[in-house]
Amino acid sequence: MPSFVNPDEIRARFSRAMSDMYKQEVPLYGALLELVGEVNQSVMAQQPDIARALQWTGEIQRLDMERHGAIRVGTAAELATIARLFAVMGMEPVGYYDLTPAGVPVHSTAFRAVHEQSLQTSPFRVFTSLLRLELIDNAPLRELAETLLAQRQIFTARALQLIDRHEREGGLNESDAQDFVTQALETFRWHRDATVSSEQYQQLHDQHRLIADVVAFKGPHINHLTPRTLDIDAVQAAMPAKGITPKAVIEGPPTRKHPILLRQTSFKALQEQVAFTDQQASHGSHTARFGEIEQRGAALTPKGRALYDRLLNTSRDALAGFPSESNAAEYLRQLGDHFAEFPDDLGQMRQQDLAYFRYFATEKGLAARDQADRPTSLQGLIDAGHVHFEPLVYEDFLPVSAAGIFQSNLGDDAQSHYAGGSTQDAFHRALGRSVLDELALYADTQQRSLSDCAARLGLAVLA
Ligand code: OOG
Ligand code: NI
Repeated sequence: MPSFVNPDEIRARFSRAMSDMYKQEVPLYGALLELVGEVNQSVMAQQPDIARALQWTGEIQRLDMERHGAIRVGTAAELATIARLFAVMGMEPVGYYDLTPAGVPVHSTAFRAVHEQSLQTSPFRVFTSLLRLELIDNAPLRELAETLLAQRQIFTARALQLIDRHEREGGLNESDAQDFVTQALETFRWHRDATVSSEQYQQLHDQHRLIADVVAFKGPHINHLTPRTLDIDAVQAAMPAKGITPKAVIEGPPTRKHPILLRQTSFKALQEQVAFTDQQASHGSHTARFGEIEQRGAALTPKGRALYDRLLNTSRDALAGFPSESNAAEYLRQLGDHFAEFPDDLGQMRQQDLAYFRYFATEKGLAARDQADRPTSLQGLIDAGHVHFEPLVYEDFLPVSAAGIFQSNLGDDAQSHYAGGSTQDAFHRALGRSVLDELALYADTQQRSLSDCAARLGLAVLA
């Protein structure tokens, strides 16, 4: 048997290498990492409940390395190959996000590990969007974009070889794995040299800034890398003092004692110098890359998610326009009012089947294994202190939030309207496979923890 490097280990190495590269490319990212580290330390020091919960779930060990990135690819072939590249690192496409209702001509998935043990080794994820060129109604421009995309190769020859080898042989040995990390990183690197003239860039840009970003460069540069904070309000408030200007409103649910899903905020994209093909030096500029932070909370069941969606929609409907600088305070008020309906108590969230949980046999429960009169129902065991539970952390993204993040770094004025119905099938065809259903993954993890807990307590089932 050849000895292969575990894909989880390759992912952990790749995530570190990506972070080091991005720190060099975008120094503000390094500043943000420091700030997030400080805030996380102080939260854990001052709120022992939070530190204890993170200890139960093991998240305390993954917190410092936790981050997600985002890329945008231009063709079906690029997407399909990216999926094969991520598979080498044990990352699968999870979830489907249609961003066209929000005026962004892409649809997306998130590549990530799917099993809780793999997530524990490295929770690194990449939000990956495919440009929908078919939505460009200007035919000559669409053809220009297609020609440019057909000419580029975003993977190194060696990366492609190693992907093939992984598929053929079932894994990569140590030296190939090292090589793979270096080679795969090239696809995500920033290129200062554009592949278009300044006039072509302007045409693409005038159609949609996003189209220029995808089409005018040699590859799908990573456009942000996002660390996870335990207190996004604290980081948002501390950003200006570090010379970082955050977007006006935090996306997602309002502040809660027990966070749910995902809250996110970003700082504006940087203006970067680029060289167009008709220019000697880097006289042009392009804004694409930005910084973002996120706070993750409980993964919600379909029932919890429906409640979240309803409360978010009514909060947004109560505003005159999109949440922005000018109505930020009013938006916060609306969110606060509406979300009062969502119980902020873990016991309630569990009993009402609003979130997914992980269950643990306690010392007390283990000690009582052989007692005939101990409770055997899940609720009974919880009440007796034999079973402890913690929410399962949300590992995915939110379409309305993602649209807000896109818009803030594409300029708030970039509201376009696209016709076009459901396109998940088209996305699957481009990807070369189906995306996984994130809710099924959470349900599986919850079920595994229930079975494990039952076995430890010597019970046949736990329900
Ligand atoms: C992706 C924006 C979405 C998130 O965290 O929701 C995203 C992009 O701008 O390419 O990263
Ligand atoms: Ni993001």
